[in-house]
Amino acid sequence: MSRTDTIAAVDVIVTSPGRNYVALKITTTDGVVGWGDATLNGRELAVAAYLRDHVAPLLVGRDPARVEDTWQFLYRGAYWRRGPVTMTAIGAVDIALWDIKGKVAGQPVYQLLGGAVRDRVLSYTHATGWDVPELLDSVDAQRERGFRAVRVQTGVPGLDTVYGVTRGATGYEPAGRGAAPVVEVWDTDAYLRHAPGALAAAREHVGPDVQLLHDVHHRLTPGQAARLGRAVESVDLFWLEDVTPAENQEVLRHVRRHTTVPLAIGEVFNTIWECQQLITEQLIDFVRTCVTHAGGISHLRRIAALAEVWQIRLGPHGPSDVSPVALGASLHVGLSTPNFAIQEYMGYGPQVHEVFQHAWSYADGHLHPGDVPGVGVEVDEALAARFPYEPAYLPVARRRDGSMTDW
Ligand code: CS2
Ligand code: MG
Repeated sequence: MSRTDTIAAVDVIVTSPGRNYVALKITTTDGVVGWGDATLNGRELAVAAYLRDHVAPLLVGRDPARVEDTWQFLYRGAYWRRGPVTMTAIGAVDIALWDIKGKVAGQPVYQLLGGAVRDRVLSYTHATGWDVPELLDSVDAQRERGFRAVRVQTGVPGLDTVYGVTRGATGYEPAGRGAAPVVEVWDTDAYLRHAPGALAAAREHVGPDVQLLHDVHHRLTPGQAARLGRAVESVDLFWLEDVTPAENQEVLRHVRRHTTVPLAIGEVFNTIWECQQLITEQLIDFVRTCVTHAGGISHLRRIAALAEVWQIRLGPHGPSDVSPVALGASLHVGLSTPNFAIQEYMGYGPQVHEVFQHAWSYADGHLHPGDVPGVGVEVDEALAARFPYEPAYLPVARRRDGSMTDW
């Protein structure tokens, strides 16, 4: 890069090839283009406006090589720190600048992060069924695709909609298109009666060699979480995810006191500071922060470094509601970070693969970021423009008595 190279243009692209994504494009005066992901499910336009109105004008003229300084500038400069919208915007800029740095150096980003510490990144995907036989079929189908780690979610008798359970052949997509969120009915007692048996059936079906995971999606009290943890100990889960809403992290102590089931938390966290207590007090085993929502490659690495001190590993969020740019970025961290354990991989619909052309690949239960310079994901802008934004929201949940609960 010539020393006079600066950021010439910053563009925000909102596209909906089956679901909404926000892509950030940074172009340098030398004509190098970097891509970032700025997708925040159900609040996409807030991040797009933050980037367009408040970040893009500040970036033009800056040195694209100063990735860390730009992170600090946007984080400290906002004064109103943290939060999903700000941190997703910063994450997108960070990923795009790493992409540029890699392209200028002619190296994949993982090489700039110190090089590979493993040959490939273990991934897990989702299996889902309304009843146990359907769930076991779904687990079998994912194993046939090569997955050695599978998240299992089942329907609950008496409930018409359950987090993580899909109807039909398409992948699970919780955000519903339309001007308002769908209202789901939730019954924790029914879930607690059913889930341990379904998980035990899955373990019996697959035998000891397959890693099984389960996501509670923030729905239990600490007491309920402790009971569930105990009830599933013999299932030998790889992790039990988001057992309680993690705003109050003290409550996890109660869960820890009663069960050794490995706990994973963090997909809704945005900075190292939300992870700090969980890590330093060893209240979790896996931290789940997402490269997009937690400040990009630079900040995910920082969280990993703190976690490493406490022998806690990374298992980043990788739903289909962050774009293939995010997955690519996460995989560069995964390949180069010693305490990276596993990457969630839900997969994408066919149109998404066309709009986001990616060097990362899946084979045999593992992902690899690819060896092209940068992050390795390019956006087909002409195709993206053919899929305009469509309002879509995550569901909300009410108990049987009509009161709101956590979705
Ligand atoms: C989830 C997500 O992948 C997961 O573990 O908890 O599916 C989450 O519900 C969505 O990302 C919400 O947008
Ligand atoms: Mg989750």
